[in-house]
Amino acid sequence: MGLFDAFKRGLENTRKFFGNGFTRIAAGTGHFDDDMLDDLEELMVRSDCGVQASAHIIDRVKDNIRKTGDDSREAVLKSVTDCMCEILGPKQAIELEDGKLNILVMVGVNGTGKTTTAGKLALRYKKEGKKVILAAADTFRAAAVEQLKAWGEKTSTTVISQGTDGADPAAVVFDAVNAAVARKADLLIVDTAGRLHNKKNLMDELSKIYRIIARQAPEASIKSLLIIDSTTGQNAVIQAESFGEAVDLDYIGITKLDGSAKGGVAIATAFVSHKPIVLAGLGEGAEDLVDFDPDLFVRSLIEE
Ligand SMILES: Nc1nc2c(ncn2[C@@H]2O[C@H](COP(=O)(O)OP(=O)(O)OP(=O)(O)O)[C@@H](O)[C@H]2O)c(=O)[nH]1
Ligand SMILES: [Mg+2]
Repeated sequence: MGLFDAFKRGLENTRKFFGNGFTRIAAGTGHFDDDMLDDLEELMVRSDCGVQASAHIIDRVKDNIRKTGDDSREAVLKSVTDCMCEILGPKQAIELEDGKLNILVMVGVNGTGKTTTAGKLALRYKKEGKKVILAAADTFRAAAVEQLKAWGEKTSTTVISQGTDGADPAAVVFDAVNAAVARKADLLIVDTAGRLHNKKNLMDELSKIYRIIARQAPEASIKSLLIIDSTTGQNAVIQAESFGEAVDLDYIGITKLDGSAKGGVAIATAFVSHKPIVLAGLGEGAEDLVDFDPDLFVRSLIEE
């Protein structure tokens, strides 16, 4: 299955909602007046594109209509498509530097898909012939280490862990970084906890993890990947903002696009965070991870 089909299948619910809404609004005359543009803006907000991004897109549509005098359905659709692509930015992927240790720290609130995405990434890079190590630095949730170990088995990847009961995540990271350096690994993926006693604990723990990494592997290329869950709608946007304040984010991965009717949240998140969305989770299986492609995403979102 091609990427476009994968996106299309994954975004089916969002597309039905948005595409049918668009068709309904444009049904009368095929031309857009102000009331119809208001309806279109509301539709985008209800598709979870976010209030700010939706207003921005409609402003652009109105500008274009003023400039060209073309208020046809096709012209409006093109303005919307172009503007969404612009918000998402050019296609970007996670970049690993050859010949040195790359460290990818998975961050995000509980249940978004950090551990699953870590496992999927391990498989991807192993298939590319990279030496990958997983670090089980979520020592808070009882089953977290076992869950990562299961991914380790499924993908034949070494998992560095110290068990859950009272283990210090920073100590796990210390061991994992040393192992990765000693074994000349290409990639160390650090799975972290999504929930601690409170948000401050979580952010403090992340800071500690970053300090250890920087100290133990000063030469490594260190990147942070925030995982957000598309089904949580605008909460995902809030998470992108709060993690963006606490951590130097490099990338965003958006999960559970399969079946979500809130795929528009990718637009809202990109609009407020200005960070590239690089990954899309399209299912629970090891292979259900693709590079996020803004152009294909927008096309599969609104193509009828
Ligand atoms: N449908 C679907 N399910 C997913 C996807 N990614 C993850 N999941 C599921 O979401 C649930 C939570 O995923 P985890 O990987 O455990 O999430 P986490 O961020 O590690 O959660 P914590 O460890 O509690 O912080 C699991 O049941 C996964 O199988 C996806 O892209 N699509
Ligand atoms: Mg986890």
